[in-house]
Amino acid sequence: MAKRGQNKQKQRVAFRKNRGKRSRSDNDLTRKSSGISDADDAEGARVEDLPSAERLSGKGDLTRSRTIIGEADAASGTFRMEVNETNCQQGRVLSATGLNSIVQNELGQRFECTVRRVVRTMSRDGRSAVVAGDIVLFQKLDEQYGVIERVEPRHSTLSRGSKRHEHVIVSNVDQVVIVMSAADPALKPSLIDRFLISAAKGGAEALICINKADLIDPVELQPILGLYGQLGYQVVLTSAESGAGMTLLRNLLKGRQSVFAGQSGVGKSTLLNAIQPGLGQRTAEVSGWTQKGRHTTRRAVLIALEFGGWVVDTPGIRQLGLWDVLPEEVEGYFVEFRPFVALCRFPDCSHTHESGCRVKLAVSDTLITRTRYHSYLRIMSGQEEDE
Ligand SMILES: Nc1nc2c(ncn2[C@@H]2O[C@H](COP(=O)(O)OP(=O)(O)OP(=O)(O)O)[C@@H](O)[C@H]2O)c(=O)[nH]1
Ligand SMILES: [Mg+2]
Ligand SMILES: [Zn+2]
Repeated sequence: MAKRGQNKQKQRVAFRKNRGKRSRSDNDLTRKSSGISDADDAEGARVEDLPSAERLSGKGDLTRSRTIIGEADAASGTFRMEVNETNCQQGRVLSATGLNSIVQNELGQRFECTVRRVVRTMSRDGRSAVVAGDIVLFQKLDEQYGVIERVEPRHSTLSRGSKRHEHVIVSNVDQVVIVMSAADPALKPSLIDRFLISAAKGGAEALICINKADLIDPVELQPILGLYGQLGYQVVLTSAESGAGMTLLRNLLKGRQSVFAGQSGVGKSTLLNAIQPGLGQRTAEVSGWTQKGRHTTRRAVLIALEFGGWVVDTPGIRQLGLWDVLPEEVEGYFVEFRPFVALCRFPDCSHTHESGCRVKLAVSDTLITRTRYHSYLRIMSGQEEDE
């Protein structure tokens, strides 16, 4: 185990043609994730003071190894490689698709960048090696192209569990704007709860935006507005159609780094177009009979706001698997459970089937709402939220 805090380290990184099977825990709900600085767990990476070497692994695959020097930060689980900085400049990743990213430097110039292989190897999942929002060090090749040499430690992330891997959607945001629609598609409180957990887990604040307010009688929304308001979350009711709530939303985005997250078809891109006319984000109607959006936005894209700040528009999420949340941690994300959990008969009460459970009692006494308790049960049982 690496020491806590910053310390200079050497990591030996093996480059393989086909990466081996990843270790994972059996629990479907969460996978224990550890940083690359955790030498025992990092695949293909070993902390050793060995020089570069080529050797044949037991399976006969050719393995090339290289020793990487850098600083490990145990707290965030990141490893900051030492690179020759003289030819490099800092930039922000506006969007990332596969191996290519659009990076903008401090002068506002944009470059299409590939990613140095070692950067991908050092990341736990190649897909999340470079994501929208990342601060990177890159080398300019000409006026149009560059190479990303290093990704700086992320101060926050929005991730989901996808096929048993962590998929980082975006990094370095202050707040996650959880966009839902009052109707078409119908509001899903359980999805709000999942996003609230993802945001908290990734180190970002959360803001709930309920769009398409024009489609229903606002009275119908009172219970949900009341519930989340009482729990201490900011809730905004908007209509990109009528313009209601747009001034408030604009103010909440001003000067901040945000990401719009939510199902397909709730109006994320439409809201952004209304906030900043002329943006031209593509939008599409929700299919009439399935009530599903069409996944119009294909990848996360960073948008600079004229009035200060950034917003990342993201593709609608089909399923939001929670990443790296242990079952015993889930109760901690349900703030209203807190006064009761300590009073349960069993100290390791999961608040599902146990007798003498004060959380369940609080539900029957309506001190905790059924909607929230159902979300809790769904998450504990490892059920995914279908779109
Ligand atoms: N009535 C009404 N329709 C809206 C509102 N906002 C968006 N829409 C419509 O909802 C549909 C979907 O909007 P999009 O902006 O494409 O949704 P999205 O969340 O970006 O969807 P993805 O990109 O697929 O994730 C479009 O037909 C919009 O015109 C609103 O406030 N009221
Ligand atoms: Mg969209
Ligand atoms: Zn209990």
